[in-house]
Amino acid sequence: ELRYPERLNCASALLDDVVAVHGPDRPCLRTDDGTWTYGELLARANQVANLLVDGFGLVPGQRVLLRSPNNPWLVACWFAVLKAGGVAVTTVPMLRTAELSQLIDLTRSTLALCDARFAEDLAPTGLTTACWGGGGADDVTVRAAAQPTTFADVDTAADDVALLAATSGSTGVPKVTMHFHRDVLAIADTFGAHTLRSRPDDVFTGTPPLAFTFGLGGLLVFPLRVGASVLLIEKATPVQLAEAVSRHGATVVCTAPTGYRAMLRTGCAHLLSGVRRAVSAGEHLPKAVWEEFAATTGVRLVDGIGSTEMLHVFISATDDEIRPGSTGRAVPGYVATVLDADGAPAAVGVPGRLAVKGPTGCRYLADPRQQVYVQDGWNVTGDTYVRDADGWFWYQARSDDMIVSAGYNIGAPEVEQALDQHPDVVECAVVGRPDPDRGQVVHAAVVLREGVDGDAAKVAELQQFTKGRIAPYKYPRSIEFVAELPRTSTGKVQRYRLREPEPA
Ligand code: 3SK
Repeated sequence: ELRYPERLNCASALLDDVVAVHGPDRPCLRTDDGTWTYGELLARANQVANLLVDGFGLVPGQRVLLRSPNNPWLVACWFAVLKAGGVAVTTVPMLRTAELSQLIDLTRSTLALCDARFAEDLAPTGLTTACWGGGGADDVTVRAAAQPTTFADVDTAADDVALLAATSGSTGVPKVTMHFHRDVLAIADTFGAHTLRSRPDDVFTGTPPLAFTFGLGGLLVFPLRVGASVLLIEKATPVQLAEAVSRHGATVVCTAPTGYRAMLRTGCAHLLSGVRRAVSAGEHLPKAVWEEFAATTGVRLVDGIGSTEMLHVFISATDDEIRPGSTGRAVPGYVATVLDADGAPAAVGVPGRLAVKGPTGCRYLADPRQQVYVQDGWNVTGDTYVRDADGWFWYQARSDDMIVSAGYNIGAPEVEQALDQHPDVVECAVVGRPDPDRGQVVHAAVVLREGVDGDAAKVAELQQFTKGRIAPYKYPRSIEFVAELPRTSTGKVQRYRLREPEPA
């Protein structure tokens, strides 16, 4: 069982304590433009924390929205918020104004720290915003430079909320999960310590945004917990990621199965031959990809299932324990089972709902869907699994309407709402269709206004239209025009009929 002191600030534990043990000169944040040492990150995080308190009047518990791709100033700002006792609400730069406004309302964020390149969509929300990287006397980097490099971290409780992470709901309204200071350390002390077996000489890298808790763990919390370093990449194709791994001698890589598959297709997977761990999460990893990757690189992919609700991975396996095709076993510290329709443990080999308990768990912010996710103390993830006699878990399907495409969770109703705004769309239904590259693709069945042609130009127009209203990764890659949507006698859309293409 993990034990943490009652008073705990995870920022002090991940930064100040590491500097105290390893000294300030260890490399910490690497980019192609240079490296920040642990001492430099600590000094900058402290300066921003001073600025937040003195310049913006930040008080403990206040929620601060962060908007940036993965870069060192995002990390400094994230630490600054936590050091000052604030709550970090990290968002991906792809979000548009409407999505940001919704999140600001849900999280009650009252301040934003933003990479200046992504300020435009935030401005119409009216949220007080401080930017870095845009130049000028107001720039966070300039104002912070005038602040002291020391800061007395707020003495938070281990179970004070440290971060809010949003996940798309299947009804289109995002769910916001709360995670405590101790949770942040717990993911490093379970999956990081026991599965990855992180080491101080590791160099972590990968593609998931720090706003997605897969990225927060793999590209920030795990490396810093052991004094290792991380190569931060703002945006990378799978080929660029593979090249960066080889250029920087990265030893731990995190990306979605789609990324590993693309590396195999483009012939660059061999560049990962030297890595100690290649972690695949965010969507189901097909056995064929695991096998081809192992044959090409000699590296056994570490598959894992995690969720924003659980903060990180809770079922996985590593090294010789890996059984290709299985996600693995409960990560030490967690207990997992498969439940039948009555909530009782399903028999070995019988599919049911995956359920898990452990040091982290689901706490939705003021959301009745809490009762759906947490039942009898079990976190019920929405995935259908089979458990074998040895306690290994085998993925079957998603249990709900969430579309998981290339590692992104996309709520179908959100895409429907965007499409519905087009003047030529009468009605539509969006589902995930199986896809060999992305796991699933967003597929839309659309009924057009009478007299409007459902041709290739209309498909492109609707795709462009959607990208302008919601984050572009959510756009429907596949659109079919139908005379009417399939419905039950009570008028409900029969989504299952749309999930598989109609036979020709
Ligand atoms: O949502 C997921 O699939 C996930 C996987 C690993 C770690 C964290 C998350 C949210």
